[in-house]
Amino acid sequence: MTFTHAIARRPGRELADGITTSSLGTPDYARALEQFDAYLSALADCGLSLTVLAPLDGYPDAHFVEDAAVVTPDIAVVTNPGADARKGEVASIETALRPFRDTVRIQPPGTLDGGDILMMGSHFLIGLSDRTNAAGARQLGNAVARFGCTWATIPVDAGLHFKSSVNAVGPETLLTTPDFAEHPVLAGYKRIVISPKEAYAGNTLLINGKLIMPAGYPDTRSKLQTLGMPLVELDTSEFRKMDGGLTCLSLRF
Ligand code: CIR
Repeated sequence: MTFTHAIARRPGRELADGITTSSLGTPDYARALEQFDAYLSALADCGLSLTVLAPLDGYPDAHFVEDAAVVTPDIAVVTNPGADARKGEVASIETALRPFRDTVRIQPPGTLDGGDILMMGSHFLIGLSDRTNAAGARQLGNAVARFGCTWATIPVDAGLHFKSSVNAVGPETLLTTPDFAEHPVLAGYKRIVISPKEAYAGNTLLINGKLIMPAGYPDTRSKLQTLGMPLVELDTSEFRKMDGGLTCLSLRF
């Protein structure tokens, strides 16, 4: 899939008030902004035009824009995030997406976070997690099925979101932690399995033939180098402290 645009949101000063399960400490705001700017440069280097939104007061996780929408070539599905504290993030994302796509919304009782959705061409892998429930998955599946797409669900028993652990690194190739590697829903894909000690590196981004991976995971880097694509490493330490990473910081379409 070729992408032309990305939407991101600059982190706000309340960054450290977001939801986290990590015990890595408090994120440093200045450092987070440096890492965010490096991330935007990497997206631009992949040929994307960027829309960068201002911080959203009162929503310390709002820069993790990936969770607020699922953007396909045909439609933008605006989510109903599973965490109550994040539900108010979606209105401004819907406004930002309207110039690009028709939008529909996931309705309660359905909940869905974009971090649980992996598009493999026209097939959608939908993680069922603490944030995404079966009703939300069904609504997304029905929305994309209208455009000829197919979908399947997979339980997320490890990590926050499905894409915390599994991402596309080729049209038919997944980078995955061992937790998901043998699940039958993924059986049709070639799988590159990362070592458990490098699980965070599962959150790697493929954009227009380039791979962007978190810095500091040498085993995973060696495995990805065999794919022969340009590889960019970015420091995501401050976002990791808030359970975030590379995929969550943008919507790409
Ligand atoms: C949250 O718990 O919602 C945020 N602190 C982190 C969200 C990360 N999003 C993602 O992986 N797609």
